[in-house]
Amino acid sequence: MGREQRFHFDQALLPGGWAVDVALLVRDGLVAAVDAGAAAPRTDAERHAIALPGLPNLHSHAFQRGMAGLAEVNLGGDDSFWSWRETMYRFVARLTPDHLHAIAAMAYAEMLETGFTRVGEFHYLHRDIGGAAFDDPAAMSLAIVEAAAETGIALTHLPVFYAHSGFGGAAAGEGQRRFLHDVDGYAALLDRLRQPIEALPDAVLGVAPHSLRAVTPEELAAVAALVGGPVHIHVAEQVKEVEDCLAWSGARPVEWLLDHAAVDARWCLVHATHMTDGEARRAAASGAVAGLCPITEANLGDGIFPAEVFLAAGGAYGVGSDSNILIDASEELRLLEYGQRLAHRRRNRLAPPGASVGDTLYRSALAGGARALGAPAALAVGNPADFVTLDADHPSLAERREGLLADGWLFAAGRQAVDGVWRRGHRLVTAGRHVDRARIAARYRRILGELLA
Ligand code: NGQ
Ligand code: ZN
Repeated sequence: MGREQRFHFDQALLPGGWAVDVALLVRDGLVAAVDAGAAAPRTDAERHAIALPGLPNLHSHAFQRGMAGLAEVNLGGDDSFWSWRETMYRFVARLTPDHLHAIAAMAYAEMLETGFTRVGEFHYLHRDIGGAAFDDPAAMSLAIVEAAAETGIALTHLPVFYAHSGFGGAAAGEGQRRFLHDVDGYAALLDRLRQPIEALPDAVLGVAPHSLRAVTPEELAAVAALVGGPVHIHVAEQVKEVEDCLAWSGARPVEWLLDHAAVDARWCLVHATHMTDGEARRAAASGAVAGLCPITEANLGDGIFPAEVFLAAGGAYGVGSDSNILIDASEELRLLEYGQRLAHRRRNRLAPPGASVGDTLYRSALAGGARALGAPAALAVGNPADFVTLDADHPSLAERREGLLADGWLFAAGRQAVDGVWRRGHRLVTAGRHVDRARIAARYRRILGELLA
């Protein structure tokens, strides 16, 4: 007989919608039964007022947590995504596997604290400081795997294939020397990672051709064929990228991708900011998930996603914390909606008539995030017991029921509403703090002292 746990929630978000008096039975970390309308809570059940499935964070570069707030000084020129990227390349130049482990653990603890229970780690830092292969070519990926194991967050690991500095196979630059592979070396990395990923509970392995700038068409096809799982790619984030793609191919990036790759529900199109209406409709119809990262897209000056056309065509989306400049599940969803309000000078954009925006955002990002990360995100039998409880005493949640609970969390309370977070039935966050935060934060500060000295 395995480990059994019982929970009772006054209100919980189940696959069919909000339910009251929900009894949850967890066996060995997996949901064994979930019953709505249960009678009085059993005396052996742990009781919480409000529970939701944990949110997938579909796009993270964990190491960038270490430079959060260090690229916000006006350099006097025309600061842009591209000048930020130079700052990021300088930061990356000194990172060791130990540094990466410490920074990623900090980021993952913070993700859990705000309600993310799975991270899609789009990981491209593979080679050592000088650009040579590590003795173990998976050393940096294993630092990510260890950080996930240590913090308890579920991992979809997306090792990145990166080979070029621009469209048409341009040679990689000096700042990119730590990212590079050929297809054979990349396939060997995936092989090396299968066992460690297998050993990490609920972990998934996918592939990530970095962007159309960093791979040739032949490499893109070869890389996408290496796994049956998720395929993630950055696309159409910056206007310059659209212009360069047009100059190279005569087509825009999303258009080119849909014309030349077998884009389907395995794919996550990260950002997809700059799309024509036609591209947005085709992208939606492909079944690919749009990987939206509103905080980072605002921070880097990317632009605003064409949500209206994409959603009208049935498009799926999820959210990611990307650069980790600020890690907060509620704020990603809030900013996603607020970007649309600011652009269109209207309110309540991302929900159909009659529906709560917060609830629609949360449920959409659960479904899209689950698809993009190749793992379920719902309180349903057979799934890992990964859930978030909200603090029912928070003023912004007073007297809220059903869909309005998500509105209270996402639009009013923010991260302060998160009370507990569980993964496989283990409580990882209490009163909004990761159980191991003090130790992880102390190590993080020491590592930053070394790195920024
Ligand atoms: C990245 N980040 O890979 O970290 C990128 C910047 C690039 C975002 N696109 C580098 N947000 O795209 O070339
Ligand atoms: Zn990214």
